[in-house]
Amino acid sequence: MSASLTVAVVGATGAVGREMLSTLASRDFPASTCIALASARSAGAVVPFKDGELPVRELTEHSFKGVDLALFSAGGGTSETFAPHAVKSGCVVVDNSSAWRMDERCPLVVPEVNPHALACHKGIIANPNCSTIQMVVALQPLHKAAGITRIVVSTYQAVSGTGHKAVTELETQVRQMFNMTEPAVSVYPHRIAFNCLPQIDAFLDNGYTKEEMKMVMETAKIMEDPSIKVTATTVRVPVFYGHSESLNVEFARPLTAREARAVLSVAPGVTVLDNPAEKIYPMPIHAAGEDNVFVGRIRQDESRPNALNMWVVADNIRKGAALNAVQIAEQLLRDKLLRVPDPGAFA
Ligand code: 25A
Ligand code: L14
Repeated sequence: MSASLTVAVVGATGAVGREMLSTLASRDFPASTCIALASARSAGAVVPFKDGELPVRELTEHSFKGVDLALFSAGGGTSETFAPHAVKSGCVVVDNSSAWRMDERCPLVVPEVNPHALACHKGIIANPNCSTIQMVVALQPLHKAAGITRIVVSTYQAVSGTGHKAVTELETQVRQMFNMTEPAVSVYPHRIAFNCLPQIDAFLDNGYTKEEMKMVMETAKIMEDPSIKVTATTVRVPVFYGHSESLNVEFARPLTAREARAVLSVAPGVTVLDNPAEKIYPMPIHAAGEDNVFVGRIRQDESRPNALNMWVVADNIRKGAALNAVQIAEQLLRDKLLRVPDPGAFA
C-alpha cells in the first residue's frame, strides 16, 4: 500500500507548508504523489519539492479525491471548513491549526509522548501548538521519573511562528531603523524589532492570551493528566527561528538536577546541552534547522523543595509544526492506521 500513497499539503506556500514538503522529501516519506494546495491567491505558483518544484493548486472541497493523507497548515478557518471534506473523501488529516485540538474526537499527538492516542482516531489528528510540543517532549520523561505537579512557563517565541509575513516584517523594521526611518507596523500590534511583546494571539476574558491558554489545555490533553497545573506567559521576541522557554517545574518526589540530566540524556527527541563552565546551553541560533528539542540550564529551584528550573529551545517550524506532523504520519503508517474508519465522523 505504501508504494502508492498520495499526500497533499494544504497551505503549501506558507512557512510551515514549505517545511512540510521538504520534511516529507528529506525523510523519504513513502508517497508516490505529492500535491501542493493553497488559496486561490497562489494557484498557478510553484513551490520547491525534491530537486524540482510542484504546481500550487487552489484548495476546494473536491481536492481530496484519491488523496490518502493531507497535512494542513493554512489557519484554523481553512481547517474547520476543509478537513471534514477531506475525511468524507477517505483522506486522513493531520492538522497543524488550532481548530481541532480540543475536539474530543481528535487525538492531539506528540509521537515521543502519546503515540498510543492515535489508535482511536476518526480521520482528523491534531498537531499541537509549537510551544506546547517542545515543552512536553522535555517534560514527559521527567514526569515519568518524579511526577510533575506544577509547571510555570515563560516563552520567548520567534516571529516565524506567525508565518512568512512576520519574518519579512522584522527584517524590514530592522532595516528601517538603521536607515533612521519610521518602522512600519502591520503584522503585530507594536514594533517587534529591538522589542518584546507580552502578547501572542488575542486576549481572553481571564486576562491571559489564547496562546497561554493553549499551553494550559493542550498540555493536560497530551500528557493525559489534568492534575498537572500549568501557568504560562507567552512573549514574542525579535528572533527569526527557534522558540525558547524558561520552565519552573515542581515534582511529587525529589529529583536532582543531575538525575534530570541523566533522564533527559536518553530521552527520545531530546538533546541535553548543559555545561555552564564552558558557557554551553541551548540557543535559537543553534536549534534553528535542527529536529531535536534542546534542554539546558537545569538547576534546583532553591526557593522550593522538589522543584527544578530549566531552559528549553527548539525549531518552532520543524519540531513545533512540520516535523511533528510528518512524524505523526510516519507513526500512522507504522501502526497501520492510515485509513478513515468512518467518513461521516465529521459530517
Ligand atoms: O488560525 P491559526 O491556526 O492560528 O493559524 C494562523 C497561521 O499561523 C501559521 C500559518 O501561517 C497559519 O496560516 N501557523 C499555524 N500553525 C502554526 C504552527 N504550529 C503556524 N505557524 C507556526 N507553527 P503560514 O504563513 O505558515 O501559512 C499560511 C498558508 O495558508 C494558506 N492559506 C491561507 N488561507 C487559505 C490558505 N490555503 C487554502 N485556503 C485558504 N483559504 C496560505 O496560502 C499559506 O500557504 P496563500 O495562498 O495565502 O499564500 C500566501 C503567499 O505568501 C507568500 N509566502 C508565504 N510563505 C512564503 C511565501 N513566500 C516566500 N517564502 C515563504 N516561505 C507567498 O507569496 C504565498 O503565495
Ligand atoms: O496555535 O507564533 O499553532 O504566532 C500558530 C501561530 C501558535 C503561535 C498555533 C505564532 C499558533 C504561532
